Amino acid sequence: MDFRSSEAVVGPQSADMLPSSAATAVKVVIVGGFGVGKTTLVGAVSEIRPLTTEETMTQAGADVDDTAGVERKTATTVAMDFGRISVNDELVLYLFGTPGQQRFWFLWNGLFEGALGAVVLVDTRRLEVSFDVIGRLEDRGVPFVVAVNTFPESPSYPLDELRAALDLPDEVPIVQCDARSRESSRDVLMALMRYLYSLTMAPAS
Ligand SMILES: Nc1nc2c(ncn2[C@@H]2O[C@H](COP(=O)(O)OP(=O)(O)OP(=O)(O)O)[C@@H](O)[C@H]2O)c(=O)[nH]1
Ligand SMILES: [Mg+2]
Repeated sequence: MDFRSSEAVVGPQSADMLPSSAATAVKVVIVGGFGVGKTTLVGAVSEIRPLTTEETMTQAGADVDDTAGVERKTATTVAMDFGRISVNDELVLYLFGTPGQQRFWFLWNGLFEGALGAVVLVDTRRLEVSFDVIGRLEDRGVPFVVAVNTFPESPSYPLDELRAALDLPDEVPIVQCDARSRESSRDVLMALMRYLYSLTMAPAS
């Protein structure tokens, strides 16, 4: 019996598949207080359908969840967000969004495992929800950039005032973004990549 030799089945490349040239994968965490736009950012920038773990906020959480400033919010992340973005043919970022509510912060331990850097999203209406977040990153020694998510109702402050209010060292970059915009969210991740690169170039102190 005569068999034809088998041929590789080559279908159309799915957007979910990484190019074979992808050589480096970097884990990045997106952190920030409740309702600052973490899930929105991961969803906007991800090239694969993002994994989200959003649950509807119910009356039972009304006493626990401080929704001041985000009264229209109806769902919250209870475990994590996950997305992916290829920066170029070789470098891929895996994005892990954390839950914003403090009662889920115990999940951070796993989410931070192996993370090279973090984006701290802040909303200028509620800067105080970011204080603990930044403190936790500093305790862990995870380098981060701060991205100010510009909600229309949020007041705008000069960067040096924001830096002082968040008690940030001079070298930590602060950028503005619209978490709903793919380009803007991508720019935030690029700022983080540049910062991480600059740290590797800095002379050891
Ligand atoms: N106007 C405006 N709305 C935004 C922006 N980013 C997020 N939102 C809205 O703000 C709400 C909160 O966004 P989420 O992405 O759920 O925030 P989160 O930080 O993931 O929230 P938790 O997971 O509950 O901590 C959603 O209704 C978004 O549509 C923004 O840049 N501008
Ligand atoms: Mg979320």
